Amino acid sequence: MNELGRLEDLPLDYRQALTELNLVPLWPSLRGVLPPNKPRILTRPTHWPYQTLRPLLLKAGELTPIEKAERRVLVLANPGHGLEKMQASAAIYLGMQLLLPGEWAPSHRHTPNAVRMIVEGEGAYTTVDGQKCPMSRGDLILTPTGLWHEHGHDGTDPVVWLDVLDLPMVYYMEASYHINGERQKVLPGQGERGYSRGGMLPSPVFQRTANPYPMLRYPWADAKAALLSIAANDPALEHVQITYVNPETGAHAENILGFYALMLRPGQTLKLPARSPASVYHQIEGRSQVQIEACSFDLVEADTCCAPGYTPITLVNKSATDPAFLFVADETPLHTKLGVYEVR
Ligand code: GTQ
Repeated sequence: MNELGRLEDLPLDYRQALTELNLVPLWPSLRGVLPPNKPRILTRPTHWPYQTLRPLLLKAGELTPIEKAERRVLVLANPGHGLEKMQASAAIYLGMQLLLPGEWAPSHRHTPNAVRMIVEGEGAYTTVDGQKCPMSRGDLILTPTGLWHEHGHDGTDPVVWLDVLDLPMVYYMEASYHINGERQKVLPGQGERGYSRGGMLPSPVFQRTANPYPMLRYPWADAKAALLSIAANDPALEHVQITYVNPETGAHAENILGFYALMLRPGQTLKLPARSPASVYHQIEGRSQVQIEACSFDLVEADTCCAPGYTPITLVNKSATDPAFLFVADETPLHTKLGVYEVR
């Protein structure tokens, strides 16, 4: 490839004249911003084992009262971006949040979209847009952009969940902010809002809802049953996966990040092609190995890892007798909307 001129090739007085007028020559940086064939990727394959993280999260429960934290979260930060950036990938933020019995994380709403994947404990709930969404292991609860949400806990043991937000993306756009609110009035009904059966939607007086986020809670029991029936229905199917969708539109449940659940059959090795979006894997049940280029992570229950985009990934079920279940988050809706989505 043609060598381009360097900054040092330009006379100092010329460079100073440019700087004073807030001007920059493109050619010394052109290959940096438009590298050949593949982007410059900061996201590093990173594994956060739950058993090492958990005691530190519980310790945060002793060190910092909820009033001093509002959200008591340890952020799963990717060293490739610098820990202070608090991002798992270019667009994905991950945090492990702890709520202790009786605690209350007050109501607020913000521009980034969030979801919660419940990791351990019973008795906690998130109230989203007036809907009380109980939390059980493996449930996915949406708190989409702009909706009020608060977390409470009526149970007896600590509750932990994984927060997945598009915060890095929204922050980079200079569009990230929050508003504090009053405690919400809980409306009748639960977070599924009548969307508890696939292919059948509530339509009172023949009307479909205009609510852009009709379903807020996706119970793990239903996701697991769907995966098991897909697997049983087509024993030759390699990629046993569901996408969490908006039941009214069939589109991804949120606008920027995509959410999925994946089943690996006993002993299965699943090769995923290199795709442009970065992705996150969280083990709901079973044991998996995630191979990302030269890295290999052994995931046990509640472990989380992330993988950069443009990289093939191999998933292996470490058990020969039991299926393995993974929650997956990625940047597909964002890449698709931007027109940069690729499968290589
Ligand atoms: O629970 O509302 O991990 O606002 C980061 C920001 C969780 C939340 C996070 C948040 C929340």
